[in-house]
Amino acid sequence: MHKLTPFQRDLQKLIVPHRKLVARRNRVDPSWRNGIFERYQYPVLTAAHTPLFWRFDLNQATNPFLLERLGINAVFNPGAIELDGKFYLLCRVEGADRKSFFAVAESRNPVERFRFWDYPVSLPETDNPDINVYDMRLTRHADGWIYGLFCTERRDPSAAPGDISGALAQCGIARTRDLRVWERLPDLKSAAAQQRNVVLHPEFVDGQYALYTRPQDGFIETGSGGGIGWALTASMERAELRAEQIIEPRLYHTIKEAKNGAGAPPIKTPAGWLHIAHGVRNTAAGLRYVLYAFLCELAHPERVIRRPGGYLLAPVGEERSGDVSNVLFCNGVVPRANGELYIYYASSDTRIHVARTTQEKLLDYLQNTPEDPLRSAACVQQRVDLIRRNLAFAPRMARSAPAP
Ligand code: M1P
Repeated sequence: MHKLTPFQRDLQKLIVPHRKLVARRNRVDPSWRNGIFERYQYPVLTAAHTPLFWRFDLNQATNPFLLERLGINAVFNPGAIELDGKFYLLCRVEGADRKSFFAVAESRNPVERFRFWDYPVSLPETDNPDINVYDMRLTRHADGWIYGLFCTERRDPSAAPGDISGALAQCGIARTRDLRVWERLPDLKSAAAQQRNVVLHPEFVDGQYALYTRPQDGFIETGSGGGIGWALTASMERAELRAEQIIEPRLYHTIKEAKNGAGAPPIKTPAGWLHIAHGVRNTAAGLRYVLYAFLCELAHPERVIRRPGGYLLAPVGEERSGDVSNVLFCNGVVPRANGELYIYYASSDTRIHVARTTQEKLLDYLQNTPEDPLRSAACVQQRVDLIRRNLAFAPRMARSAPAP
Protein backbone atom coordinates (compact mmCIF):
# COMPACT_ATOMS: atom_id res chain seq x y z
CA MET A 1 0.00 0.00 0.00
CA HIS A 2 1.14 3.52 -0.79
CA LYS A 3 2.76 5.03 2.31
CA LEU A 4 1.84 8.63 3.17
CA THR A 5 4.66 11.17 3.38
CA PRO A 6 4.93 13.18 6.63
CA PHE A 7 3.40 16.17 4.78
CA GLN A 8 0.45 14.07 3.61
CA ARG A 9 0.01 12.66 7.11
CA ASP A 10 -0.08 16.18 8.57
CA LEU A 11 -2.58 17.18 5.92
CA GLN A 12 -4.83 14.25 6.82
CA LYS A 13 -4.71 15.39 10.44
CA LEU A 14 -6.25 18.65 9.28
CA ILE A 15 -8.70 17.29 6.75
CA VAL A 16 -10.32 14.51 8.77
CA PRO A 17 -11.42 16.59 11.80
CA HIS A 18 -12.46 19.47 9.53
CA ARG A 19 -14.75 17.18 7.51
CA LYS A 20 -16.19 15.78 10.72
CA LEU A 21 -16.86 19.25 12.11
CA VAL A 22 -18.62 20.52 8.99
CA ALA A 23 -20.76 17.37 8.74
CA ARG A 24 -21.67 17.33 12.44
CA ARG A 25 -25.35 16.98 13.30
CA ASN A 26 -26.85 19.48 15.72
CA ARG A 27 -29.54 18.65 18.21
CA VAL A 28 -31.79 20.70 20.44
CA ASP A 29 -30.06 21.30 23.77
CA PRO A 30 -32.17 19.31 26.25
CA SER A 31 -30.82 21.29 29.22
CA TRP A 32 -32.49 24.52 28.04
CA ARG A 33 -36.20 25.11 28.52
CA ASN A 34 -38.00 28.46 28.74
CA GLY A 35 -40.77 27.64 26.25
CA ILE A 36 -39.96 30.70 24.16
CA PHE A 37 -37.19 29.24 21.98
CA GLU A 38 -34.91 26.22 21.68
CA ARG A 39 -31.17 26.41 21.89
CA TYR A 40 -28.91 23.95 20.08
CA GLN A 41 -26.03 21.89 21.37
CA TYR A 42 -23.35 23.25 19.04
CA PRO A 43 -22.57 26.53 17.33
CA VAL A 44 -23.52 26.40 13.64
CA LEU A 45 -20.29 28.08 12.51
CA THR A 46 -16.90 28.84 14.02
CA ALA A 47 -13.49 29.89 12.70
CA ALA A 48 -12.63 26.18 12.49
CA HIS A 49 -15.43 25.67 9.91
CA THR A 50 -13.71 27.91 7.35
CA PRO A 51 -12.14 25.93 4.51
CA LEU A 52 -8.58 24.77 5.09
CA PHE A 53 -7.67 26.20 1.69
CA TRP A 54 -8.50 29.69 2.98
CA ARG A 55 -5.88 29.33 5.68
CA PHE A 56 -3.11 26.95 4.65
CA ASP A 57 -0.89 26.88 1.61
CA LEU A 58 -1.48 23.24 0.69
CA ASN A 59 1.45 22.95 -1.70
CA GLN A 60 4.39 21.09 -0.16
CA ALA A 61 6.82 22.83 -2.51
CA THR A 62 5.93 26.29 -1.15
CA ASN A 63 4.90 25.23 2.37
CA PRO A 64 6.97 22.21 3.43
CA PHE A 65 6.00 22.57 7.11
CA LEU A 66 2.30 22.91 6.31
CA LEU A 67 2.06 26.17 8.21
CA GLU A 68 -1.10 28.19 8.49
CA ARG A 69 -0.46 31.28 6.35
CA LEU A 70 -3.64 33.35 6.74
CA GLY A 71 -5.37 32.52 10.01
CA ILE A 72 -9.05 33.13 10.70
CA ASN A 73 -9.84 34.58 14.11
CA ALA A 74 -13.63 34.45 14.30
CA VAL A 75 -16.87 33.94 12.38
CA PHE A 76 -19.82 35.90 13.73
CA ASN A 77 -22.71 38.37 13.23
CA PRO A 78 -24.29 36.86 10.09
CA GLY A 79 -27.04 38.26 7.92
CA ALA A 80 -29.40 35.41 7.03
CA ILE A 81 -31.80 34.55 4.25
CA GLU A 82 -33.66 31.56 2.81
CA LEU A 83 -33.59 31.25 -0.98
CA ASP A 84 -35.30 28.39 -2.82
CA GLY A 85 -35.41 26.23 0.29
CA LYS A 86 -31.73 26.71 1.21
CA PHE A 87 -30.37 28.68 4.13
CA TYR A 88 -27.61 31.22 3.63
CA LEU A 89 -25.54 32.96 6.29
CA LEU A 90 -23.65 36.05 5.18
CA CYS A 91 -21.01 35.90 7.88
CA ARG A 92 -18.63 38.43 9.29
CA VAL A 93 -15.30 36.61 9.05
CA GLU A 94 -12.39 38.17 10.89
CA GLY A 95 -8.87 37.31 9.77
CA ALA A 96 -5.96 36.99 12.17
CA ASP A 97 -5.02 40.48 10.90
CA ARG A 98 -8.18 41.95 12.52
CA LYS A 99 -9.83 42.89 9.24
CA SER A 100 -13.34 41.57 8.69
CA PHE A 101 -14.82 40.51 5.39
CA PHE A 102 -18.00 38.78 4.26
CA ALA A 103 -18.41 35.15 3.26
CA VAL A 104 -21.46 33.03 2.50
CA ALA A 105 -22.10 29.64 4.10
CA GLU A 106 -25.04 27.56 2.95
CA SER A 107 -26.98 24.52 4.11
CA ARG A 108 -30.17 22.67 3.30
CA ASN A 109 -30.78 22.43 7.03
CA PRO A 110 -31.28 25.59 9.14
CA VAL A 111 -29.42 24.27 12.21
CA GLU A 112 -26.41 22.29 10.94
CA ARG A 113 -23.94 21.45 8.17
CA PHE A 114 -23.31 24.98 6.93
CA ARG A 115 -20.52 24.99 4.37
CA PHE A 116 -18.65 28.07 3.14
CA TRP A 117 -18.56 28.86 -0.54
CA ASP A 118 -15.09 28.52 -2.05
CA TYR A 119 -14.47 32.26 -2.17
CA PRO A 120 -15.45 35.07 0.19
CA VAL A 121 -17.62 37.91 -1.12
CA SER A 122 -15.75 40.33 -3.38
CA LEU A 123 -17.35 43.53 -2.20
CA PRO A 124 -16.60 46.49 -4.48
CA GLU A 125 -15.17 49.57 -2.75
CA THR A 126 -16.28 53.18 -3.12
CA ASP A 127 -13.88 56.03 -3.95
CA ASN A 128 -13.16 56.18 -0.24
CA PRO A 129 -11.97 52.62 0.51
CA ASP A 130 -13.33 50.91 3.59
CA ILE A 131 -10.73 49.93 6.19
CA ASN A 132 -13.06 47.42 7.80
CA VAL A 133 -16.53 46.14 6.90
CA TYR A 134 -18.86 44.11 9.11
CA ASP A 135 -22.34 43.10 10.29
CA MET A 136 -24.34 42.89 7.07
CA ARG A 137 -28.14 42.86 7.27
CA LEU A 138 -29.81 41.22 4.29
CA THR A 139 -33.18 42.63 3.28
CA ARG A 140 -35.21 41.14 0.45
CA HIS A 141 -36.91 44.36 -0.62
CA ALA A 142 -40.23 44.83 -2.39
CA ASP A 143 -38.27 46.47 -5.26
CA GLY A 144 -36.85 43.02 -6.19
CA TRP A 145 -33.26 43.45 -4.92
CA ILE A 146 -31.59 41.84 -1.96
CA TYR A 147 -29.84 44.69 -0.13
CA GLY A 148 -26.89 44.27 2.18
CA LEU A 149 -26.45 47.14 4.62
CA PHE A 150 -23.28 46.93 6.65
CA CYS A 151 -20.92 48.98 8.74
CA THR A 152 -17.98 50.55 6.95
CA GLU A 153 -15.24 51.88 9.16
CA ARG A 154 -12.47 54.27 8.21
CA ARG A 155 -9.92 56.23 10.14
CA ASP A 156 -11.34 59.50 11.44
CA PRO A 157 -9.64 62.18 9.27
CA SER A 158 -9.96 64.67 12.12
CA ALA A 159 -8.19 62.37 14.65
CA ALA A 160 -5.07 63.87 16.22
CA PRO A 161 -1.83 62.58 14.59
CA GLY A 162 -1.02 60.35 17.59
CA ASP A 163 -4.54 58.90 17.76
CA ILE A 164 -4.47 55.73 15.72
CA SER A 165 -7.77 54.31 16.92
CA GLY A 166 -10.15 57.20 16.15
CA ALA A 167 -12.59 55.74 13.62
CA LEU A 168 -15.68 56.82 11.73
CA ALA A 169 -18.41 54.23 11.27
CA GLN A 170 -20.96 54.70 8.53
CA CYS A 171 -23.51 52.57 6.70
CA GLY A 172 -22.27 50.94 3.50
CA ILE A 173 -24.83 49.72 0.96
CA ALA A 174 -24.61 46.96 -1.64
CA ARG A 175 -27.20 44.95 -3.51
CA THR A 176 -27.39 41.61 -5.25
CA ARG A 177 -29.79 39.13 -6.79
CA ASP A 178 -27.92 35.95 -5.89
CA LEU A 179 -25.43 36.76 -3.07
CA ARG A 180 -22.62 36.20 -5.62
CA VAL A 181 -22.46 39.39 -7.66
CA TRP A 182 -22.66 42.59 -5.65
CA GLU A 183 -23.25 46.13 -6.81
CA ARG A 184 -21.85 48.69 -4.41
CA LEU A 185 -23.92 51.84 -3.95
CA PRO A 186 -22.79 55.09 -2.30
CA ASP A 187 -22.69 55.02 1.50
CA LEU A 188 -25.70 56.33 3.37
CA LYS A 189 -25.61 60.10 3.93
CA SER A 190 -26.94 61.31 7.25
CA ALA A 191 -26.24 64.09 9.71
CA ALA A 192 -24.83 61.73 12.35
CA ALA A 193 -21.09 61.50 12.92
CA GLN A 194 -21.40 57.77 13.56
CA GLN A 195 -23.97 55.45 12.07
CA ARG A 196 -24.06 51.69 12.80
CA ASN A 197 -26.68 48.96 12.88
CA VAL A 198 -28.64 50.41 9.96
CA VAL A 199 -31.36 48.08 8.69
CA LEU A 200 -33.53 48.42 5.60
CA HIS A 201 -37.28 47.89 6.06
CA PRO A 202 -38.51 45.33 3.47
CA GLU A 203 -41.43 47.39 2.13
CA PHE A 204 -41.88 50.88 0.75
CA VAL A 205 -43.39 53.37 3.20
CA ASP A 206 -45.15 56.33 1.57
CA GLY A 207 -43.41 55.34 -1.66
CA GLN A 208 -39.96 55.65 -0.03
CA TYR A 209 -37.32 53.32 1.37
CA ALA A 210 -37.41 53.18 5.17
CA LEU A 211 -34.37 52.67 7.37
CA TYR A 212 -33.82 51.83 11.02
CA THR A 213 -30.72 53.75 12.10
CA ARG A 214 -28.55 54.47 15.10
CA PRO A 215 -27.33 58.03 14.91
CA GLN A 216 -24.47 58.81 17.28
CA ASP A 217 -22.03 61.61 17.76
CA GLY A 218 -18.48 61.43 18.95
CA PHE A 219 -16.57 58.45 20.26
CA ILE A 220 -17.47 55.25 18.50
CA GLU A 221 -17.84 52.92 21.47
CA THR A 222 -20.75 54.55 23.20
CA GLY A 223 -21.03 58.05 21.84
CA SER A 224 -23.90 60.27 22.76
CA GLY A 225 -27.36 60.15 21.28
CA GLY A 226 -28.23 56.69 20.09
CA GLY A 227 -31.47 54.79 20.30
CA ILE A 228 -33.01 53.10 17.28
CA GLY A 229 -33.94 55.75 14.72
CA TRP A 230 -36.30 55.78 11.74
CA ALA A 231 -35.87 57.69 8.52
CA LEU A 232 -37.01 57.64 4.91
CA THR A 233 -35.06 58.07 1.68
CA ALA A 234 -36.40 58.37 -1.86
CA SER A 235 -33.59 56.30 -3.34
CA MET A 236 -31.13 53.60 -2.33
CA GLU A 237 -28.85 54.57 -5.21
CA ARG A 238 -28.20 57.89 -3.46
CA ALA A 239 -29.53 57.18 0.01
CA GLU A 240 -29.77 60.34 2.06
CA LEU A 241 -31.59 60.95 5.33
CA ARG A 242 -32.95 64.37 6.13
CA ALA A 243 -34.46 63.74 9.55
CA GLU A 244 -34.14 60.79 11.90
CA GLN A 245 -36.74 60.16 14.55
CA ILE A 246 -35.82 58.00 17.57
CA ILE A 247 -38.52 55.34 17.84
CA GLU A 248 -36.90 53.00 20.38
CA PRO A 249 -34.79 54.98 22.85
CA ARG A 250 -32.17 53.92 25.38
CA LEU A 251 -33.46 53.95 28.94
CA TYR A 252 -31.93 54.38 32.35
CA HIS A 253 -31.30 51.15 34.29
CA THR A 254 -32.54 48.78 31.63
CA ILE A 255 -30.89 46.22 29.35
CA LYS A 256 -30.50 49.00 26.75
CA GLU A 257 -29.10 51.69 28.97
CA ALA A 258 -25.76 52.18 27.20
CA LYS A 259 -26.75 51.43 23.60
CA ASN A 260 -29.21 49.57 21.47
CA GLY A 261 -29.40 48.75 17.79
CA ALA A 262 -31.76 47.22 15.28
CA GLY A 263 -30.88 43.62 14.47
CA ALA A 264 -32.41 41.58 11.69
CA PRO A 265 -34.82 43.23 9.24
CA PRO A 266 -38.25 43.14 10.87
CA ILE A 267 -40.57 40.23 10.19
CA LYS A 268 -44.09 40.93 8.99
CA THR A 269 -46.71 39.16 11.13
CA PRO A 270 -50.49 39.64 11.35
CA ALA A 271 -49.97 41.46 14.67
CA GLY A 272 -47.23 43.83 13.52
CA TRP A 273 -43.55 44.07 12.56
CA LEU A 274 -41.49 41.82 14.80
CA HIS A 275 -38.01 43.07 15.70
CA ILE A 276 -35.08 41.30 17.33
CA ALA A 277 -32.63 43.96 18.45
CA HIS A 278 -29.67 44.19 20.80
CA GLY A 279 -29.47 46.13 24.04
CA VAL A 280 -26.27 47.00 25.88
CA ARG A 281 -25.63 47.93 29.48
CA ASN A 282 -22.55 48.68 31.51
CA THR A 283 -21.25 46.31 34.17
CA ALA A 284 -18.12 46.34 36.30
CA ALA A 285 -16.76 43.76 33.82
CA GLY A 286 -17.54 45.92 30.77
CA LEU A 287 -20.45 46.07 28.35
CA ARG A 288 -23.08 43.31 28.30
CA TYR A 289 -24.99 42.74 25.04
CA VAL A 290 -28.31 40.88 25.07
CA LEU A 291 -31.07 40.38 22.50
CA TYR A 292 -34.54 41.75 23.01
CA ALA A 293 -37.76 41.90 21.01
CA PHE A 294 -40.34 44.57 20.25
CA LEU A 295 -43.33 44.87 17.95
CA CYS A 296 -44.31 47.75 15.67
CA GLU A 297 -47.63 48.66 14.09
CA LEU A 298 -48.21 47.17 10.63
CA ALA A 299 -49.44 50.35 8.99
CA HIS A 300 -46.94 52.52 10.89
CA PRO A 301 -43.70 50.56 11.26
CA GLU A 302 -42.24 53.54 13.18
CA ARG A 303 -44.70 53.06 16.07
CA VAL A 304 -43.62 50.57 18.73
CA ILE A 305 -46.72 48.87 20.17
CA ARG A 306 -45.28 46.08 22.39
CA ARG A 307 -42.13 46.17 24.49
CA PRO A 308 -41.70 43.09 26.71
CA GLY A 309 -39.48 43.90 29.68
CA GLY A 310 -35.96 42.51 29.90
CA TYR A 311 -34.08 40.37 27.44
CA LEU A 312 -35.16 37.58 25.12
CA LEU A 313 -31.72 35.93 24.86
CA ALA A 314 -28.63 36.45 26.99
CA PRO A 315 -25.32 34.59 26.87
CA VAL A 316 -25.13 31.23 28.69
CA GLY A 317 -22.31 28.68 29.07
CA GLU A 318 -19.62 28.99 26.41
CA GLU A 319 -21.53 31.90 24.84
CA ARG A 320 -20.31 34.06 27.71
CA SER A 321 -16.69 34.12 26.65
CA GLY A 322 -14.73 34.96 23.56
CA ASP A 323 -12.94 37.90 21.97
CA VAL A 324 -15.46 40.36 23.40
CA SER A 325 -17.05 38.46 26.27
CA ASN A 326 -20.64 38.74 27.50
CA VAL A 327 -22.00 39.61 24.06
CA LEU A 328 -24.90 38.25 22.05
CA PHE A 329 -25.53 39.93 18.73
CA CYS A 330 -28.11 39.18 16.03
CA ASN A 331 -28.46 40.60 12.54
CA GLY A 332 -30.17 37.67 10.81
CA VAL A 333 -33.46 35.88 11.38
CA VAL A 334 -35.07 33.48 8.89
CA PRO A 335 -38.87 33.24 8.99
CA ARG A 336 -40.26 30.15 7.25
CA ALA A 337 -43.57 29.74 5.46
CA ASN A 338 -44.61 27.15 8.10
CA GLY A 339 -44.30 29.74 10.89
CA GLU A 340 -40.88 28.62 12.20
CA LEU A 341 -38.31 31.29 12.99
CA TYR A 342 -34.58 30.67 13.07
CA ILE A 343 -32.68 33.29 15.01
CA TYR A 344 -28.99 33.30 14.09
CA TYR A 345 -26.93 34.96 16.77
CA ALA A 346 -23.27 35.28 17.56
CA SER A 347 -21.73 34.95 20.98
CA SER A 348 -18.89 37.08 22.28
CA ASP A 349 -17.77 38.14 18.78
CA THR A 350 -16.47 34.60 18.22
CA ARG A 351 -18.98 32.06 16.86
CA ILE A 352 -22.50 31.66 15.44
CA HIS A 353 -25.42 29.84 17.06
CA VAL A 354 -29.03 29.27 16.14
CA ALA A 355 -32.20 29.38 18.23
CA ARG A 356 -35.49 28.01 16.95
CA THR A 357 -38.95 29.30 17.75
CA THR A 358 -42.22 29.98 15.96
CA GLN A 359 -43.95 33.20 15.00
CA GLU A 360 -46.90 32.16 17.15
CA LYS A 361 -44.77 31.71 20.28
CA LEU A 362 -42.86 34.94 19.77
CA LEU A 363 -46.08 36.89 19.28
CA ASP A 364 -47.40 35.37 22.49
CA TYR A 365 -44.16 36.43 24.19
CA LEU A 366 -44.47 39.95 22.76
CA GLN A 367 -48.11 40.37 23.64
CA ASN A 368 -48.16 38.81 27.10
CA THR A 369 -44.81 39.60 28.68
CA PRO A 370 -45.22 42.69 30.84
CA GLU A 371 -43.19 45.81 30.14
CA ASP A 372 -40.26 46.75 32.34
CA PRO A 373 -41.86 48.90 35.06
CA LEU A 374 -38.47 50.58 35.63
CA ARG A 375 -38.32 50.42 39.47
CA SER A 376 -37.43 47.54 41.82
CA ALA A 377 -40.63 47.92 43.87
CA ALA A 378 -42.78 47.87 40.74
CA CYS A 379 -40.87 44.79 39.49
CA VAL A 380 -41.59 43.03 42.80
CA GLN A 381 -45.25 43.93 42.43
CA GLN A 382 -45.25 42.47 38.91
CA ARG A 383 -43.81 39.21 40.26
CA VAL A 384 -46.15 39.14 43.26
CA ASP A 385 -49.10 39.45 40.86
CA LEU A 386 -47.82 36.43 38.92
CA ILE A 387 -47.23 34.41 42.11
CA ARG A 388 -50.73 35.24 43.40
CA ARG A 389 -52.38 34.19 40.17
CA ASN A 390 -50.36 30.96 40.13
CA LEU A 391 -51.01 30.04 43.74
CA ALA A 392 -54.73 30.72 43.37
CA PHE A 393 -54.68 28.43 40.38
CA ALA A 394 -52.31 25.78 41.79
CA PRO A 395 -52.26 26.17 45.61
CA ARG A 396 -50.35 22.91 46.09
CA MET A 397 -47.29 24.54 44.53
CA ALA A 398 -46.99 26.85 47.56
CA ARG A 399 -43.99 26.36 49.84
CA SER A 400 -44.40 28.34 53.03
CA ALA A 401 -41.30 29.59 54.76
CA PRO A 402 -40.00 27.18 57.42
CA ALA A 403 -41.28 27.98 60.92
CA PRO A 404 -38.79 30.10 62.93
O1 M1P B 1 -18.43 43.88 20.28
C1 M1P B 1 -19.82 43.84 20.32
C2 M1P B 1 -20.44 44.48 19.07
O2 M1P B 1 -20.03 45.85 19.03
C3 M1P B 1 -20.53 46.62 17.94
O3 M1P B 1 -21.92 46.73 18.04
P1 M1P B 1 -22.59 48.13 18.53
O4 M1P B 1 -22.29 49.10 17.46
O5 M1P B 1 -24.04 47.93 18.70
O6 M1P B 1 -21.91 48.45 19.80
C4 M1P B 1 -20.17 45.97 16.61
O7 M1P B 1 -18.78 46.07 16.42
C5 M1P B 1 -20.55 44.51 16.58
O8 M1P B 1 -20.01 43.92 15.43
C6 M1P B 1 -20.01 43.77 17.79
O9 M1P B 1 -20.50 42.44 17.82
